[in-house]
Parts: sequence; C-alpha cells; structure tokens
Amino acid sequence: MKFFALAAALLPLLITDANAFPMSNLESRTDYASIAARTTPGDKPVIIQLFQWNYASVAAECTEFIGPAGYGYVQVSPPTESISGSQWWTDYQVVSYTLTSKHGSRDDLKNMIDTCHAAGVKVLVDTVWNHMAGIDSGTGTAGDSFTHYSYPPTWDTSNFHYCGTPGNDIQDWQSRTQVQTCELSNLADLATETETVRAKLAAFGNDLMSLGVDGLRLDAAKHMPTADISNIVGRLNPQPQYITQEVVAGDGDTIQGSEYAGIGDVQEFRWTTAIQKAFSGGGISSLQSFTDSQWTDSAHANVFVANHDTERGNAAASLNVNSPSNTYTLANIFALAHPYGTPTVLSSYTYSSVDDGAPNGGTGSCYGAGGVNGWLCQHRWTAIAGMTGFRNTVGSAALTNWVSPSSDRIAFGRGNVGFVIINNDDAAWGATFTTGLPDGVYTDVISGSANFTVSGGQLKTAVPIRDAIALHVGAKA
Ligand code: LAG
Ligand code: CA
Repeated sequence: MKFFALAAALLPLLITDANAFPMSNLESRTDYASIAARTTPGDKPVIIQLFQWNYASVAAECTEFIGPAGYGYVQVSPPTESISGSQWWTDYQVVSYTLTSKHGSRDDLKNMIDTCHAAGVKVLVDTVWNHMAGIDSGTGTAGDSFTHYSYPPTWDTSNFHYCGTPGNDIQDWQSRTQVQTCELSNLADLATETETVRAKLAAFGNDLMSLGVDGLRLDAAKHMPTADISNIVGRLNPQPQYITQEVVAGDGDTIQGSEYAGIGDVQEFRWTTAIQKAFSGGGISSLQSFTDSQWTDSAHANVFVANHDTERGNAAASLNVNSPSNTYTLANIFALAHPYGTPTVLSSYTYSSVDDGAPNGGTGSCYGAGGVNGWLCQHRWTAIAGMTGFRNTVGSAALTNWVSPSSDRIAFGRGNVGFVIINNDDAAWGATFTTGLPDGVYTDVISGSANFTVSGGQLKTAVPIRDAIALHVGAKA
C-alpha cells in the first residue's frame, strides 16, 4: 500500500501527460465521502449566477427574493483584488488575495454571506487559481502595485510557468502541457504543481472558507492538472459543500471534463450548445436523454443555458436573452425541468459592448418580475422562479410520460409530482396529456396565474405557440 501511495503521488511528476491516467488522482485522495457530497448542491439545487452584482445588493436580494423563491445558491463574481478598470473581465486578472474587489470589501463579503445564510441561501464564490494579471503593470483594486509576473507580497517571478512558446501563450489547444502550463490570453500562469503555490492558494481558499463560503466555482480549471486542484482542495477546512469547475471541452479534445469529476461538478458546455441547436430549429424531440459518451455524467455535470462568457459569444455557442421566439426562456424552463445535471441560471445585464462592466455602479436592482437600471434579473422572471419551485419539488424523481409528436413539441413528467409541456412550434399544441399527477387543480408556474385541472391523471389543454405549461404538486390552486 505504502509503495502504491508513493507511486501514485509521483506519477504526475514522472509523466507529463499525468491525466491520461485519471485514476492516479483519485487514488491520491482519501476523502471519497466528501467528494460525493459536493457533486450536488443539496435539496435546493438551483444556483443563480449573479454576474457582477456587488455584494451589498446580493445580500439585499437574498432577503427580498432569492431565499423566499427557493434558490439554493448564489454564485458571485470574484472577490479578490484585481486590476482596475470598468470592464467586467478585470475580475479575472488577479493582483492579490486581499478581499477588496469592485464588488465590495471583505466586510461586505462577510455581511453578504451571513445575510444570505439567514435567508436560507448558500454562497458559491468564483475563484481564480490558475493565473494572475496579464497586463504589463498597474495598481490593483486594493492599491497594490504589480508588474507582469511580480505581484507582491504574494508572488515573484519564480512562481510562474514560462512554457517557451512565443509569448508563452497557448498555441496548440490539443497539447495538454500547453493548455495547462502556457498562458491563457497572456495571463501569468501559476506553477500550481509547486508546494509554494499550492500552499498559498490553499490559504486563500481557507480564508474564504473561514468567512462561511459554502462552495467554489473554479475558473479556468481546464488549465490546471487535476492533481494540482485535488491537492489544493484537499487542504481546505472545512471542505466546500459544492465545487463546480470550468472545463470547456469538445468531443475529441485531449482534456475532458470527466477527468475533473473526482473533484466536484464540471460545467458541461456541450450541453449548452446542444440546447441552443435544439431550440433554434434542430428540434427538441431529441432531448429526452440527450448526452454523448464524452459529456460529464449527469451526477457530475453543472449546466446552464448561458453563462457570462457564452452570452457574449465566448467559450461555447449558446442562446442568450436576445434569442428569438422566446427560445431563451423555453430553454431555461427545459433546463430546470429535465434531470440532467445541476442547473445554474444566469442573472445578468444588458450591454452595448461585450466589455461593458455592470450598470448602476454594480448595484443589482430588480423590481417585481424583472430588472431595472440595466439589470435583467432573469432569476425573477415568473417562468424561471416558478421552475425553481418545480425543480425543488421534483428533486431526483425519474423522467416519466415523455411524449413528442413532432420535433418542436415535448412533454414529460417527473415521477408523479411534476409535469411540463414545452411547445417550441409556431402553432398551438392542443392535446390530452397523461401527467401522472394526482387529480386536482394546479396553478401553472410558467404564467404564475393560469389554473389547470388534472382529472383521471389527464390534462386536456392547448399550449400557445412558443410557450410552456408546468404543473407540480407544490403549486395546487
Ligand atoms: C474564464 N474561465 O476560464 C472566464 O470564465 C473568462 O471570462 C475569462 O476571460 C478567462 N477564463 C480568464 O479568466 C475573461 C475575458 C477575456 C479577458 C480575461 C482576463 O473573456 O477577454 O482577457 O477575462 O481579463 C482580457 C483581454 C485579452 C488580454 C487579457 C490579458 O480581452 O485580450 O490578453 O485580458 O490582459
Ligand atoms: Ca495553468
């Protein structure tokens, strides 16, 4: 055993392509129970990505809407000192681990965590471990001066990879070594295989945990070997309850998200693109059990119709708020109704340039079932908030009673507790549906107001064009 453990620990050092042997990472871990536990965020599984909301406004929204609506988690933008600037993406150019960002101070972060917890909402923090800032020099949001590869007091030039390609940038995206040790867009790439870097990143992670953070999004996870992430995560105390890792992978790519499933959930961008295609003319009838052998399995996948990158046309093709014919909303309804993966709902803002930072000084503001001051507040949309209640009610109940009479029409149940009909067709869909639901009068959670009668388990109705109906036992009239 001893020899085997030693061999497993040395494997990543001996073999450049260490992750061609994913078992080596799993075998270096001993806390399997905590790994299993953090692949699902619990009995309120829906996450809202509150993109660029400042922490004071997140706190207020937890109390006013997010907690009462039944969302389980808010995912907030990175809390660390970053380069200065109005663009949203300054967040991903870390300058130090001082918790002073454009989203608020350390105290604001702590207050937000406490306030959201009091409202029954857990907090997932977007965390950048792979890299530091990519610009030549500047002064960060906490006042620290830096140059490329030197970020006092934390890092000096010895803490980074210099992979030897022109500009040290990733050139060959099928080379594991390049993707993980060269620079993503000039961003100084930390030598995460070294003890110094691991220890300091773990100290940063533990600082977040000490404030009560419940979970982490690991930015650019694909650009770090699983052995490095496992090692750092293994040092966190308490262990995060949930981890989601950003691994953008296509079929046939050298690095696959499934390699990371031993650590936590993995963001499955192929699902995002499959949804876009299906709702944009490809047909939704194929979505019953759509997946392919290279996707991260349902139990380890974190999925979204769009995130902050894809809505701007980066990372993977997706729908966005401007998609025609109500497809963005219908796809979100599907995401929350279908059992594949753990769903994240993006809550974002309108922009004229893809670089535009948050409106209204970062103070998120919603009113009623929508947003104000440039914010979209997707999490308040009646259909999305309603489907969060649906997801909470149906839990892990099996997909049942699937029907799809034509390519843009589907209906299905979840056990005998929920039933959804999605009509992505330009003609109304009149039919009698076998729902599996107990007889009674239900309030449709998509409109939030229309009542429907289930009799003998059947629902006879006509679904309007490009619309949906969703009923569940937690929403009886
Ligand atoms: C991510 N996941 O792996 C984030 O989800 C994604 O939003 C980040 O890119 C990326 N990885 C790096 O953390 C964003 C913007 C980039 C931006 C980068 C750093 O999409 O456009 O790059 O954050 O701020 C910008 C410039 C680049 C430049 C770079 C360094 O656009 O042209 O090379 O900064 O100065
Ligand atoms: Ca790296």
